[in-house]
Amino acid sequence: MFKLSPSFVALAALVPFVAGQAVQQEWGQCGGIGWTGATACVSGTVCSKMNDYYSQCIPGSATAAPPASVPPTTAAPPPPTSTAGAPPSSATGLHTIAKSKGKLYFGSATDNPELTDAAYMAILNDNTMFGQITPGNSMKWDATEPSRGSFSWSGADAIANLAKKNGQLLRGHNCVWYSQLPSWVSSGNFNAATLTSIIQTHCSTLVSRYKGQVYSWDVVNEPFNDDGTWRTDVFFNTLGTDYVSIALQAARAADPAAKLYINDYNIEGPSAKSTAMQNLVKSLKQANVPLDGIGLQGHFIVGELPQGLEDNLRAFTALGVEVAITELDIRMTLPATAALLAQQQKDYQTVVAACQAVEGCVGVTIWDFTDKYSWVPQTFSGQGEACPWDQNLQRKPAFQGIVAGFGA
Ligand code: 9MR
Repeated sequence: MFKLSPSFVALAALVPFVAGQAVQQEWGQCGGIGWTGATACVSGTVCSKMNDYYSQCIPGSATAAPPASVPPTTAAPPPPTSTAGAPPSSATGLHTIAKSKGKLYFGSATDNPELTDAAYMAILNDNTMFGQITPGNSMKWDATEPSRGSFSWSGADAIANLAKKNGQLLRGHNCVWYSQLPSWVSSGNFNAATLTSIIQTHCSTLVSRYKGQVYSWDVVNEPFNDDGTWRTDVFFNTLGTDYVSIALQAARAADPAAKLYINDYNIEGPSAKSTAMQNLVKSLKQANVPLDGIGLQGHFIVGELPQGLEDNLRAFTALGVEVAITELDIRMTLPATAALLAQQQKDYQTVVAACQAVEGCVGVTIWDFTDKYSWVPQTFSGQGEACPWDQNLQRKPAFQGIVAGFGA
């Protein structure tokens, strides 16, 4: 499999030239919004559009023009297959629907343990269903820098390469978080200067590795307590609130094109925590710290959605940031009943509709698409069934809720 190297960008220098024109290697990027590299492909491959942001050199050749001796067909052309206004069929993927409604993506979290499940992969690899993926665990600090200065990339690369192969956008998750943090960081008793440099090294090494590929990074994850006070983790205790700008600045320098996000839960509706996040956005903007987006995770309970989702999304976008629903799932107390599944369908619809209604809400990511790999049952005893696909990879009513939420 094509492996990203830290000096991925340097690969550009190795792109061959044919007749004075740069050509891209097999599987390399050859187009898309913001792409400034080669747009021609090496012989035996053809530049194929995956989405507006990504075209890729895939094996094959351009469809040959018919030989001149073949008379033009006289058969009437098929009727135009305009789908304008037509309801989506059950074959229409959620990402395709999201795009048709002006959003950038519909996506899913995934991770390495799932990648050997062929039936699962058949759904995940469908880029009409998922136009974006997020690694659930493999880009976190414990996975990428388990000991100081020693980086390990196999898990993260597997997800990045999958996104590339499938033509899916990638969300990076995450640079700085109190959890899944190796003890060399959390218990290192570093002074402010040393911890600053540790954050800078970690964020810039991580973000650089996937430079040019990541649509958005959750640079800082979950900085607040539910009452809106700062979480007193090693970063805050050592650096105060400065750790946020230290991380954002390091990420910006490492990949100027990636959108930089702060991501949290219980900020989806109006709340003390949501207000704290809005105040943080204001102060970072005022101080010219790079910040492009706020991720609202969306770990909800059936029948207990916060009120005022749409207005709250607008309250963020009014501050000059985009927003995204980054980790949507809606759990229930088991066993699932028809009534609970129906309510879950409504709840998925409500959340997606709130994003759909707000121009600056760029997309929705579900926190894995199937109950088979959901984090919920291990964390909340007696709860589960939070995803739109069930344990057996069959769609639940929630799927239709998502379709309806996009107004399709
Ligand atoms: O999905 C992740 C799960 O596999 C891990 O065990 C868990 C450990 O903290 O993290 C889960 O993902 C979390 C995400 O990184 C941040 N927001 C909350 C998610 C669910 O816990």
